Formats: sequence, structure tokens, C-alpha cells
Amino acid sequence: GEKILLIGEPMGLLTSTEYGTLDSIKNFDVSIAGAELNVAIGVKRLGHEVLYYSKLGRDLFSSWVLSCLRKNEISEGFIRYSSIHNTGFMFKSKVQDGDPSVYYYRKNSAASTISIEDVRNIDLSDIAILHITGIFPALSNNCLEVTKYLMQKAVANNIHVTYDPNIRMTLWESKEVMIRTLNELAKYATTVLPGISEGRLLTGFETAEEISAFYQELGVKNIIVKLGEKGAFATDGEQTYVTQGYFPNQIIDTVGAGDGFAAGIISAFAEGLSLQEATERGAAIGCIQVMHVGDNEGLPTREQLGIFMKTNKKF
Ligand code: KDG
Repeated sequence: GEKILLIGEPMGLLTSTEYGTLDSIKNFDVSIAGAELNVAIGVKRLGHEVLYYSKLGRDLFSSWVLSCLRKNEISEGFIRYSSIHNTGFMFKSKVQDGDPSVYYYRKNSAASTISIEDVRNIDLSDIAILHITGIFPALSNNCLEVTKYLMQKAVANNIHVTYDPNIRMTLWESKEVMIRTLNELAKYATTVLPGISEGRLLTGFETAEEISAFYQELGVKNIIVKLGEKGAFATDGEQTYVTQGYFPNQIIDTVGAGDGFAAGIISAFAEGLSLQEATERGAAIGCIQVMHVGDNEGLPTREQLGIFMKTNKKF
């Protein structure tokens, strides 16, 4: 197989154009969010074929999402519709430093109703990589079942499963349930991509080495721990690499950096590159993402990525 399969929830995104808390903002900019969609756009821009499965309502936000898919030449073939549930949307604040705050309207969204019945007939024969994040399984019980189902089926079909735990605490009923569930899903992954603070929270360990050892115990082959501006730590159980981070000329918005990183890893694996090369590319796209305001607008084409990796300094 050579295609990349993703499943997730796309949302209308209203990003504040002024600094301040969300309840004090007057002006918002319109775009599209969704971790798996960001990754899909990232891999697609690098020239890979992606299959993006989701469910939308028939409303204003679904037309925004569809325009975004069309603009990025991602097929609508795997988009399903609900006539009773809405498309999710969210707000994002603008900050001078650190991570912006977000506010979701996605409870009972169309995507949260995706069931095993819906995905049972997805043809996996052409799929090289299945990408899963910890957001989709947090949306509802059936989304969790769907996630497990697809991961297990991928494992049975020798499909590489990349997994970004992508902690979104507000989507879970408790921290304990979140940790237990996200670690259970990690067992089906070929490659796990935690950020260092996510890794600490999920494993209870401190260093990238210890966090990696935890996932190796679960049977995960590749572990890539994202270290923010410091780059990333990667191991396949035999070799260990530390990739220095690229230097961002300015930090505009940290949201979406992890998705850019994942797009780098996935595209590199799909091209048969090594873990080290994949990690380099992940770090590069992660850096490009923090220099852009949107969650996916800054994702590079192959040419832009090549220029960036040649010319940008490292930390
Ligand atoms: O990874 C970026 C995402 O946080 C964003 O695009 C929205 O999917 C999203 C979420 O659940 O926060």
C-alpha cells in the first residue's frame, strides 16, 4: 500500500485577531481546525495520497470544511453526513507567549457519532500508514471503539500505525480515564509521537529515555519524543537519535506544531526514509508551523520544506 488513512473531526476555527482572553474578544478570523485534518493537509502538500474519513453536519461549518478539503485537493469520498448532528467548531485565543487557550463546541457533533458500522467497509488494501491521534477516541465511546477497531485491523494487515496521544484534557471525563485509555491505544501503534510533557503525564516518567522504555514495554517499535524547540529524541529500540530543533524566526502560534511534526514523520516513513531522517523532517515542519497563525495554512510543499531544511539554522 502507499496511501495514508486518517480519521478525525474537522471543525470551524475562529481565531482571535487581538490579544486577550476569549471572553473579551471582538474580532475573529475564520479557518479550519482538526488535528488529523492538519496532518492530512501536511502529507498531501508533500505529495502523498491521503484518505480522510469523517462525518459532518449539513451546516455553515461543513461548507467551510468542504472548501478547505477542496482547496487542499483532499478527496470528499470518505466524508459522511448526519442530518441531525452539527459540525463542530472552536475558538482560539491569541497570545504573546506560550499556548493559546481554546474553547470547543463539539459535544454531540456529527463526527462524534461515527460508529464501527460506518468504518467496517473501509478498504485497507492500499494503505501504508494509519494515523491516529488521541483526540478522536476522546469524542465519544463509539469513537473510542472505532479507533480500537481500526488500529487492530491495521495491525492485522501489517499497516504501520502512527499514534500521537495529543492530550486534550477537557475532552475526557477524568485524567485517570484519559491516561489509561491513551496508553491502551498505544499498544497498537508502530510509532508513538508524544510531546515530552504528554509523555511525562502519560507514563509517570521524567526523561525521554524513560518515556521511550515505557512504550517499548507496551510493544511499540519506534518512539519519538518531541522536545519543543530543543528538537526530538527518537529510538527504534536499537538506535537512539537526538535531533536538534530548527530555529523559528518568530513564534506566532504553537498550535498545530505537533501535527506538522506528525506530517513530517508519516511522509518520511511512506518514502522509506530512516527514523533519523523522519525525525529531522518532523522537527523542520513543527518549526515551520509555529511561525504561522493558522493550524494548517503554513504547512510546506516539498519545495518549501527543502529550502527551509537547507537554509534554516538550528537551536
Ligand atoms: O492539533 C491542533 C488541534 O488542536 C486543532 O487543530 C484542533 O483538533 C483540534 C483539537 O481538538 O484541539
